[in-house]
Amino acid sequence: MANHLFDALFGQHSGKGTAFLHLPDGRIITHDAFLRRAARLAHAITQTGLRPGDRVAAQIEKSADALALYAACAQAGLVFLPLNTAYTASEVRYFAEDSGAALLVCGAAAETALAPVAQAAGAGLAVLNADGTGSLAEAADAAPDTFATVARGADDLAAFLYTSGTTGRSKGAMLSHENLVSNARTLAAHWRFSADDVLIHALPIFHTHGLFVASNVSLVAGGAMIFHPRFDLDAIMAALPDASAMMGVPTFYTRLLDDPRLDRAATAHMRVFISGSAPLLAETHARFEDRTGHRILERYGMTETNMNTSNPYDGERRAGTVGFALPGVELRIADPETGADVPAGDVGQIEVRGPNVFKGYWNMPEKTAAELRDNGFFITGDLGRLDADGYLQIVGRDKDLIISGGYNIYPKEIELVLDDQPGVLESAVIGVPHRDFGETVLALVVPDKGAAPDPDALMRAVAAALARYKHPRQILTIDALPRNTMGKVQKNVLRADYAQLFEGRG
Ligand code: MLC
Ligand code: AMP
Repeated sequence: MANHLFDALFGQHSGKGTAFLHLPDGRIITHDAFLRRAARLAHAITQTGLRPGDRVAAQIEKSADALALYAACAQAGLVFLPLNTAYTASEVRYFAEDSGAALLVCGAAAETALAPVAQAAGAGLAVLNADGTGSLAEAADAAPDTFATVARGADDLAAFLYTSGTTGRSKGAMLSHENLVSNARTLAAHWRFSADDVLIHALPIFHTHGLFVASNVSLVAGGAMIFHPRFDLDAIMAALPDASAMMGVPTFYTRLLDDPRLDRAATAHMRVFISGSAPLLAETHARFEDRTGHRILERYGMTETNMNTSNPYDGERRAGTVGFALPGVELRIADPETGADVPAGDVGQIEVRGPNVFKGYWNMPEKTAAELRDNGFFITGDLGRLDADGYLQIVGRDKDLIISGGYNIYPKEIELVLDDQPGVLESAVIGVPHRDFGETVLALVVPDKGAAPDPDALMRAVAAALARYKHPRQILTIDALPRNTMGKVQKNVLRADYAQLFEGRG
């Protein structure tokens, strides 16, 4: 049966004994072996009674099996919903319930905490550990290694990726088969990926960057990946001589630059270094070129749209810009108030349209209508301008968002928790510059009259509710929040006041 995503990414490799995944323990998984494992997992999931179109939520450590679960969902016509491993049980509960997940897959360590979550959501619970054990892995071991691919068309849903919002309520971005296939093909061609490429993959596979950019591009091109469970400097340095490409967030590049081993010889085998998910400082770009001779290729995208723009492969990779609209993607810079085109070179809201743009937010028609215009343009919430040569520069954000080490953090989520604590009148959470993560979280709390809330107790309350990477680095008590004449908190004033707080600190 024809299955748009599965055929393009996975099915084409059936029977190929070529290397696909190089694992840290030295094992190599061929394309064919990977497909057979995916087929076994497809049996294991569908044996639990799932039907095409059902959602499979997965909060599992990165491993070959975790990636094969994605392939299995594609093959079985299921909607894959990967979740950050840092999410707390209460965060997972929201995603499982909101998506109506039919199955929740987790690691053994989280099983006890997530059992009531699965039950409350009416979902089954299965265990898939990174070492190949767990109930789902065992069911897969016992299943046949071929699976009758379920027919799926270009417009069918392939994945839900949750992205937080300014109201604090996460939204499930619905991505279709064609959203993923079109972007993977475009990127692979644009960045010249081929079956000869070996990609260093050290990103998590629960977000667009690691799953849909890095893995999908490698899969459509038929190349291999050196698959690391996480970013580890020594492991990356060791992989460089065997690799041809790397994709990473800017923190990867600043950490590499901090290592004296990074030089021209260490990167001589590499064809391309690609960066995205957060702004790459022009200074980082220049230092990297100085040390290695490589000009990092920066691109720009987001969960709802996959990738929108990229610097050219052959032409000038301009530091401080994210390049041009990708083939097939339209870009416009609009006035945030009126939606009209701004004069050439002016700053405005970045809007994009193309086969990469998602289908809307799950069960949130009003939010979808607010961000996705009737004419197909998606309002990104990023502010940018086109320079004289047409390169897009991202100059800021119209949305209240912090990006720390490539992870998006919505201040509202943290403010809601803080505002709920005894002795807290109100709070403002902002992003301030940080050497390693680009930005980090600072919380400013205004106490109730006469109260003196304990910052440690506030931190514990946040920790109970939210993933570790969202925790403020510091919570400060202040007398009042600066407001404009309309009564709106002036976060720009706070950001300026505290810009130097973590300067020089790692
Ligand atoms: C880890 N921690 C973070 C963090 N990552 N805190 C804030 N921000 C982060 N990004 C926490 C850890 O839990 C730990 O807590 C402490 O900070 C220090 O950990 P570390 O060992 O230094 O972190 P490390 O494991 O090395 O991770 C850092 C990182 C990682 C940058 C390698 O965060 C990462 O892989 N980021 C990539 C995110 C990504 O893929 N984004 C793409 C989104 S898609 P403790 O308890 O020890 O103090 C997207 C669209 C697009 O944006 O365009 O691509
Ligand atoms: P997410 O919602 O996690 O997909 O994050 C998407 C956001 O990351 C975008 O809206 C941008 O704000 C930001 N982003 C992604 N790539 C870049 C980049 N190259 N430069 C600056 N910001 C980026």
